[in-house]
Parts: sequence; structure tokens; C-alpha cells
Amino acid sequence: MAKLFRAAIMGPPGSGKGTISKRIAQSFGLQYLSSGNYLREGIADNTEAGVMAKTYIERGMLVPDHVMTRLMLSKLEQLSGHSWLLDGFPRTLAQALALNNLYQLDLVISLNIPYETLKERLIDRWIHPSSGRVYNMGFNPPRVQGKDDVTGDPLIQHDDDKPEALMARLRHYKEVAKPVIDLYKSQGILHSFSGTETDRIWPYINSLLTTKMQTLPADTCQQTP
Ligand code: G5P
Ligand code: MG
Repeated sequence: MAKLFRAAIMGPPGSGKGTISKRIAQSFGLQYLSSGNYLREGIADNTEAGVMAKTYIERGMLVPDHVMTRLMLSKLEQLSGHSWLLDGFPRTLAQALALNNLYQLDLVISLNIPYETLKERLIDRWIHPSSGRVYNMGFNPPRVQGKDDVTGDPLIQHDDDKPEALMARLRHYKEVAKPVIDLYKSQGILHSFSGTETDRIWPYINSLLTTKMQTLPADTCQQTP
């Protein structure tokens, strides 16, 4: 059987995980799973887990490990036989160990972006709630201010991008991520990228993945031009 490719992307809030994951998914044909998107779907659908998660997200806190692990491992179970990329999971050592018990990751990307840059980006971020489309008033603004490009619906700000919750998210990230980063470093699969612009970091990630995937059997993942 062809070997599958399993990767994760880590980084503080606003570091560009979502933006880069979409490029990776498009270019390399990986299935893309975002823990934040699944939580927001649950909130929008008013599911039991969504209602519970909202109380944490609004305060800029992490959702408890057992909830995240159950959610993400069940999504991964549905993807057996596919190569995938995780965005936003694992976030804590407990989550990383739970994942490690079931899957060996091939590659972990860690984004190091200065805090000032993160603050500027997130305070400027607006979303279209029903589709999850994300805009940034500087980097990728909507065609009409305050309106979704496709539907024309009004855009909103995530509660966790509002200044108070944002500062709490940034502070917590570093301490929680450190043991996870150390674990992946010790496994020899961690690749860190630093910078203030996604467009400048992307070519390095693209070339790393191209190299890594060339070592896999041809039918595992397809790169599109
Ligand atoms: P999320 O949704 O995983 P965060 O906090 O990790 O949220 P976020 O906010 O989704 O991270 P990102 O994905 O790293 O950020 O970044 P992005 O969305 O691609 O880019 C951020 C903004 O900057 C966008 O507007 C983008 O257009 C813009 N941008 C990108 N590149 C550039 C650039 O080069 N220049 C400029 N100017 N702009 C750029 O999680 C949300 C919450 O859910 C819970 C937590 O409460 C979390 O806070 N949660 C979990 N809790 C526990 N465990 C887990 N595993 C959890 N996962 C989620
Ligand atoms: Mg994201």
C-alpha cells in the first residue's frame, strides 16, 4: 500500500496557519482539517459541543483537551486512506500525545511571526459567518467594504479576534506550544519558518513539501502546477 503523508501546522493565532494550509491543500492535494473551523461550525449549528466551545473561545481560552481530541480523532478516522494536514491541532502536549498514539506525523510546520504583526492582522480580520470566508482589511479586503464578495452579506469579527480575547490567546500560545514543539523537535520532524509576510514564507514551505513528497510513492499525493 502507498505510504500516506501526514502533517500538522502550528503557530500562534493569526500566524497564517489557515492561509498556508489552504495553499498546501490546493497545491499538494492533502485533506485539510482545521480545529478552529470545526469548532466554529459547531457554534453556528448550535451543537452541544459548539455551545460549550463558545464559552472558552469567547474568553480567548483553549477548549479542553478531551473535547478537542475526541473531535479531531473522529474526523481523522473518517479520513483513513488519505493524506492529511492538521491546522490548529494538536495545540497542547496532551493532544499531541493522544495523536501520537494513533498516527506518526511525517512533518510539522511551525510558524514564528512577531507579536506586533499578529495583533495588526487579527484586529483587521473579518469573516463571512455562514461560509467561513476570511478577509483582512489590509491583506485581502472584500470588494465592497463590510460585505462578502459572493453573497453581499455583512461581515462580522470573531469574538476571539476582539482585542481582549486576542491578547489572552497570544500570551497563552507560547507556554502551551513549547512542550509540543520540543516533542516534534525530538522526533526530527519539526520545520520552523520565521517572517512577517505569508507570501515570503510560502515559497520555502512549498519547496520543503515538494522535496518531502518526492520521496513518497507517486500515487500518494498529487502536486498540481
Ligand atoms: P483557530 O481558529 O485555530 P487560531 O487562534 O489558532 O484560531 P487563527 O486566528 O485561525 O488562529 P491562523 O489560521 O494562524 O489564525 O491565521 P490566518 O487566518 O491564516 O491569518 C490571520 C489573518 O491574517 C487573516 O485575516 C489573513 O488573511 C491575514 N494574513 C495572512 N497572511 C498575511 C500576511 O502576510 N500579511 C497580512 N497583512 N495579513 C495576512 O482557533 C480558534 C479558537 O478555537 C479554540 C481556541 O479557543 C482558539 O483560540 N481551539 C482550540 N482549543 C484547544 N485545542 C485546540 N486544538 C484548538 N483549536 C482551536
Ligand atoms: Mg486559522
